[in-house]
Amino acid sequence: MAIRKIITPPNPLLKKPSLLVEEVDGRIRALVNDMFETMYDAPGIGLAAVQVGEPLSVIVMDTAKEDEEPRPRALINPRIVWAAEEEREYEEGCLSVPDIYDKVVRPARVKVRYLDLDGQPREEEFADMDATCVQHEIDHTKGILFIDYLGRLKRERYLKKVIKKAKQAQEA
Ligand code: K2U
Ligand code: ZN
Repeated sequence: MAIRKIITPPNPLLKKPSLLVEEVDGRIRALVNDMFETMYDAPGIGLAAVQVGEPLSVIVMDTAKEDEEPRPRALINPRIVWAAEEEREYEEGCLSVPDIYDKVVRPARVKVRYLDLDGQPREEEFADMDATCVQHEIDHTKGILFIDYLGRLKRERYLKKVIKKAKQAQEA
């Protein structure tokens, strides 16, 4: 297991759609293990493979609160097959867009089809924070960041701030 570096803009990978996984093999399971270790270390409640530089359609989540039992989830090739009309607003952040938080409105419940770590097809409904998180992570597999839902001026201001900070960290 390894804690992997989380990429940030201007890395172009973040804007590219991830490739579908053809076979859920040992390599994918090792990647998922690294993703969980990286997510818990960040700390975060979700992570997509592209955020550790692997443009594969793989996401992990654990929205359990500190006083709850961990609920690690790994979804391979996740796709939304149904979304409720009811919407929910949540102040989102992103490990690839550090220190930026803003409100995003998303469907309050979604049904997601995916492969589990045994390669078995599954379909599951997500609600509340799980719904927000799974949509945020599936967006990553489509090359979409939560700031893409904001106005152009705000998005460009946020991106400028993140890129400046990344350059300063590189020069340090
Ligand atoms: O994908 C990521 O970058 C991890 C995200 C997942 C997430 C974002 C917004 C809303 C729900 C999940 C977060 O950075 S994990 C950190 C976090 C934790 C709780 C609430 C918001 C952000
Ligand atoms: Zn994110």
